[in-house]
Amino acid sequence: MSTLATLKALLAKRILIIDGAMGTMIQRHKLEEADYRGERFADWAHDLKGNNDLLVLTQPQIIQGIHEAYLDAGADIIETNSFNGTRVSMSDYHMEDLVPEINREAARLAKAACEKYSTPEKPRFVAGVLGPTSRTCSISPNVNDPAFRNITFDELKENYIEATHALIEGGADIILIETVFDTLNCKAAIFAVKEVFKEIGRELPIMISGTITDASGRTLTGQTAEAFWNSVRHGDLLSIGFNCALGADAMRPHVKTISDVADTFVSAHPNAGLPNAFGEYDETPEQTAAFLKEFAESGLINITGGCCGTTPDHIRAIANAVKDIAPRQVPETVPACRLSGLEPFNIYDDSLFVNVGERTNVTGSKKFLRLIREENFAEALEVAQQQVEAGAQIIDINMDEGMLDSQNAMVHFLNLVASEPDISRVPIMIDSSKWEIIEAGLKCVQGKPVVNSISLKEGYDEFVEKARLCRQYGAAIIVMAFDETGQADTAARKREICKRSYDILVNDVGFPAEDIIFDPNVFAVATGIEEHNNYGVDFIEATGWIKQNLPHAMISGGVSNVSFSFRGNEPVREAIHSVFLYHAIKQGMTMGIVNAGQMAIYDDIPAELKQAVEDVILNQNQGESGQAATEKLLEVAEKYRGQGGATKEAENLEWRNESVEKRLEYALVKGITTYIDEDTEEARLKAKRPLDVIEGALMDGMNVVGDLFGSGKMFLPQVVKSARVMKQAVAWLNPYIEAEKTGSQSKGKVLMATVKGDVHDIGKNIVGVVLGCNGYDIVDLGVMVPCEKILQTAIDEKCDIIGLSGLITPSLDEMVFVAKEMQRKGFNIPLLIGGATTSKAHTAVKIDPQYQNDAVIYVADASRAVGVATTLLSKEMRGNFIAEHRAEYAKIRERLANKQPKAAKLTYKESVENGFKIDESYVPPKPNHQLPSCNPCRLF
Ligand code: THG
Repeated sequence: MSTLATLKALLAKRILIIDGAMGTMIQRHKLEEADYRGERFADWAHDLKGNNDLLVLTQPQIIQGIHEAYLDAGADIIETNSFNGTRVSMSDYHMEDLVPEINREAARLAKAACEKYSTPEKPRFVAGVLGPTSRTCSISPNVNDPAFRNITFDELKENYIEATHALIEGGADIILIETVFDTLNCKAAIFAVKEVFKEIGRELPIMISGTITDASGRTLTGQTAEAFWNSVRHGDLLSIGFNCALGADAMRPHVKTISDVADTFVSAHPNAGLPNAFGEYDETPEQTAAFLKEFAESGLINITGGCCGTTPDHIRAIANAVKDIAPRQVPETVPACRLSGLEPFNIYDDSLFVNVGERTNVTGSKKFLRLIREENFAEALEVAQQQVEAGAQIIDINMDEGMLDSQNAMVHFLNLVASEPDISRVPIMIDSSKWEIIEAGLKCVQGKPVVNSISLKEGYDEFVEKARLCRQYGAAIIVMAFDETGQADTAARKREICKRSYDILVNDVGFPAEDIIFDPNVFAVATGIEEHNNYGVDFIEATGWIKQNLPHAMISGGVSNVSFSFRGNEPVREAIHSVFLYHAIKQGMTMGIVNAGQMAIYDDIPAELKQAVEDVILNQNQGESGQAATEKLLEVAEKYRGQGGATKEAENLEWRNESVEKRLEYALVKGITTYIDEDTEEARLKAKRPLDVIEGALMDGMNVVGDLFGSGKMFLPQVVKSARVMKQAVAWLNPYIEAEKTGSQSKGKVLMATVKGDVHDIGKNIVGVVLGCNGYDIVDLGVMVPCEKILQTAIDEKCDIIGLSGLITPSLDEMVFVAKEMQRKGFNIPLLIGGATTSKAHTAVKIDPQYQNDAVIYVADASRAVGVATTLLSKEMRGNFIAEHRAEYAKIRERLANKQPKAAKLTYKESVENGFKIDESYVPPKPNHQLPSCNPCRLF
């Protein structure tokens, strides 16, 4: 039996167990010293920070031991220790050349362990792990340049091809693409894995596991759980599910969503709860097992286990808890075209008509062409946004124009669209007559798009090849009714070509019928040429035939084509579109490429115009001349010329009537830059000092954003847009702030940096501005700054203070490291700590003890930065301030150290003495703005 068949048979009977964390177990071993490549690493934790994968080469016995511990605990599937085994991740350690070895050995060790434990009743499997890498393919790590990417689809694809080959060579039974936070990275992995399967002529089961890391309930790159499923479903997966993140409890709703929609097995292997202030996990085996038992009882899962913070004890407890519970039944789902942007968009056989926005097309809109030519991408994006606001459920994007670098324009525009959550929430239709442009576009979208279009124009082989690729990239397709002899004009030719295409796709390619959209060619009518008179009827007839005869296939058309002969007469064009759609939709037309928002309502068309249009579309009452209906419409049309369209797109600008503070808040929350300069100016004129605007209205607005994010009502790409608005407002104020400063002496020099491994800088930038406005010189080193650079710059620039910022959990460790290095190198300036995952408790327990030469101060928010800096640089005040903080931190350390349960019972007197005392230094846990700290997941 094949591995796939064996797994399917087992999964039909019971819930399978996948192992737990590697990192937690590795930390239990003494790794203070390690030899590799003739080098001696004195301190594993720092010299090779996070590079747990290297252990498969340097300490194979430890890794195999961990695998065996998990197998002993009952794991059916164990994961290879290859989370960072990709070229991009290993390049952080300059160990790219070890990628094949690491993956091969990782699989070999896991396989050896499995072979020890496998029995016919309980066979064990090796899941070869492909990690997410530390880069995001679908969003920019740079707030100022939303089209920028630090990795491409092709690079990721190559990385994953290399790793997959090695994992399979080493003996992997399954490929597990896990901790997916950017679906485009995952799609590159799927593409790569399929490529490898083709090369070796053998297929392994594929498991995919995403991660949802904040309260928004979306992936890091903004997709909902169902949108994620829609984007990866083309992988023909053994299972889909979630891992890591915020623990089982927080994961449940997403597992439920996936379980409801996925017609394959579902997995869940969460962390041992929420990370605490130190990025550690506290959930006990019993607690985790209780959560997962409930998942199982609710019929949500087929595969379960653990991630960060879980141990063999957790896995044993989980295996025990679910062993007698029936696995989730894979639901029978109705066939549907499951598209997605950030949100899912499913089209069923009986769905209502779907509007596809046509305006983002350089050949279909003079305005859009001008904007792209002038590289005015901001306004070009507005065109897309207007389409979505006006009701487009998909947007068609076309850059085919002789004088443009169409491929670059497509890629650049799609990258920009990806950073506009209000646009990218809908699926994209990539429209080009050039395959290279379509393919370049497919490498930019994380959702499930539609390719517009392929056809039999260049013959069978090319058609099949392109269809296969579309599937491998995870796209639905529009198939034009073209063949080797040209385009189909009559209903008979349309039927014949669509039928032939359908049979090839379904039978030869294995393309799902529900992902095929036929376009039987909409041609202009009322052109005065008699052969064109029946074009409307031919399309409508072919539509009805396809709907009846080609099961689950959809029908689309470029609606505005039909009215070309009335260009310039918008009311008549709209009436023609409306009548055409009225009849075509009745026959089963699924979707149309239309000017969304400018669609006349059939019943609103004046009777006389409607009758004239109807005659033309249905080619009736043409009289003896054969042109009577056309002539009648030409005559009637003149009356309606210049009346303007039936519906005008109107922007809702009510918010503009609010107070300036409310407008700034609205702009920040919605990410609108259109009025930010004028509103900021108005606020500035109202304020005493320009800085008051930042510390007042703008900070208030950002706090609203922070609260919405914390409560899950905004997700990261939206917050990034807010940060852009904030930046623009601050940029407007800066010259005024600078002007105020002239003459005054610098109060001191502050070095600021987001630590290595972290790209978040919204908070840091605000602190920089606030300090700058208060007379400090700022040396801002930006994001992802290595320790050496921070310390060297502090020396070179004679900085008075170092401020470290970070948003994600792994940054906590990096800050500890910087503090240690400051001590070692004999620094004697204060160290400030801030950012979403930092806390007073972590600063007190982990950072402060590492740096005793001067102060370590946790700065809770930007508004406190000035006070702290001023006090620390004041000769009179600093002594007391530092002493107070030292004392406070010592108290926190003591309190936390005493938290351990006492073994012996206390006497009555002791209990009274030990009674509850209000502790003012207590800092409540923060809402979770953090990414998974999948150890060794070093996301970003
Ligand atoms: N089938 C498929 N894809 C297509 C088409 C199709 N893509 C392109 C096109 N046809 C559909 N899109 C448009 C977009 C605009 C217009 C027509 C079809 C249009 N534009 C106005 C004009 O040319 O008069 C532009 C006016 C302006 O500049 O604003 O009519 O059939 N699969």
